[in-house]
Order: sequence, then structure tokens, then C-alpha cells
Amino acid sequence: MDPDSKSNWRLTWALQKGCRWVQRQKIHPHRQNVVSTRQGSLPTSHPTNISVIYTAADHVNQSFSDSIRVTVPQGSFFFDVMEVAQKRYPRRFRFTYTLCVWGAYITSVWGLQADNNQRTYWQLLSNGILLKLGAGCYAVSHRERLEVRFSTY
Ligand code: B12
Repeated sequence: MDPDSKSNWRLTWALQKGCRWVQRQKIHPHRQNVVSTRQGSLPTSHPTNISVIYTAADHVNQSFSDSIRVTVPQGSFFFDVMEVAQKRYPRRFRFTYTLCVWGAYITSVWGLQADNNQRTYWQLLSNGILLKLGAGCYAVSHRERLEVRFSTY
């Protein structure tokens, strides 16, 4: 069996979904070539930066709510914002995730773990509205208020 067939399948899937983050991260060793054929060349000059407000809040136990302003290159995804926040403040904004066909599923923030038995999860919002895309597929805009909110379903 071709050792790459599984990743090829996932890449095809990601391309169909148009999720650039999945392509960029770890799906395929030649991902940059794929990105360049589908999305145009990667920028070589300095990208324009945008800033967003990023909040992590526990709406189940009301144990914390923490916000920061994050600056990222234009065209960044929600996931990129989370990574910048985590790098700057690892204790406050650390997070974990798993990868599945839909991309990155956020499993914990601030050490607070989603739990299927308790029906808890980390909900993603923009300007108070529930997102219809995952963190790896949602492209952020200047001055957007992004939130990961510990919630129940
Ligand atoms: C049930 C469900 C949930 C449940 C999952 C918990 C559970 N134990 O059941 C809950 C309510 C937690 C949930 C959350 C979210 N979901 Co949801 N969910 C679904 C739904 C309706 C069914 C998934 C399922 O059970 N499949 C069957 C099982 C056997 O397959 P599975 O691969 O093991 O399923 C797992 C994954 O789907 C995963 N999962 C669920 N939602 C999401 C979202 C993302 C982005 C990822 C990576 C994984 C993921 O949880 C499932 C159970 O473990 C699908 C729609 C669909 N018909 O597929 C949407 C769907 C997958 N979810 C979606 C979204 C957007 C989200 C959220 C980002 C919503 C939000 N704004 O917060 C969050 C995830 C946030 C995060 N933490 O990263 C979208 C993804 C679209 C996309 N292109 O990214 C879908 C397709 C719905 C839609 N809009 O059409 N979800």
C-alpha cells in the first residue's frame, strides 16, 4: 500500500473543504507546492498585520475570563491567534487540540479539559456569534473579538 495514500486522502479532503490551515500544518510533506497551485504564491514581502481581541472564558464554572490583544499577519486563522497568545502567555493561554477530518478540535484551554461525559466543550465565537467553522479554518479580521468559551452542549 502506498504509505502516502492516507495523507493524500486527507489532503484531497482538506482541499475540498478549502481549509488552508490543514494543508499548511501536517497533512502532506509537499503541502507548500499544493498551496501554491491552489492559492497562488505565498507572500514573500512583509505581510500587513491586523489586531484582534482574544478571550478565553469559563462559562461553566465561572472560574476565569482572560483577554488580550493579539497581532497577527492578515490572512491568519483563529488557530494562529491562539498560538500567538499561547507563545506570549503560556500559563494563561495554553491550549491542546486533536486533529480530525474537520481540522483542529480544541480540547483544552488554560488546562481546562473538554469532557464528553460532562458534555462540556470549548466553543468558538466571533463578536459574540457562534462560528460555523473550526479554529483552523476560520480566517480572522482586523478588530474582531474572538473568544473560546468553555460551555456545555
Ligand atoms: C456533534 C457535533 C459537535 C459536538 C461534538 C461532541 C460530541 N461528543 O458529540 C460539539 C457540540 C462539542 C461540537 C462542537 C463544535 N462544532 Co461540531 N458538529 C457536530 C456534528 C453535528 C456531528 C459530529 C459527529 O458526531 N460525527 C459522527 C462521529 C462518529 O464522527 P467523529 O469524526 O468522531 O465526530 C467527532 C468530530 O466531528 C468532532 N467535532 C465536532 N465538531 C467539530 C468541529 C471541528 C472544527 C472539529 C475539528 C471537530 C469537531 O466531535 C465529534 C465527536 O467526537 C457535526 C456535523 C456533522 N453532521 O458532521 C458538527 C460540525 C463538525 N461541527 C462544526 C463546528 C463548526 C463546531 C464548533 C467549531 C462550533 C463552535 N463555534 O464552537 C465546535 C468545535 C470547537 C472546538 N472545540 O474546536 C462544523 C465544522 C465545520 C467546519 N468546516 O469546520 C460541523 C460540520 C457542523 C456544521 N457547521 O456544519 N460539534
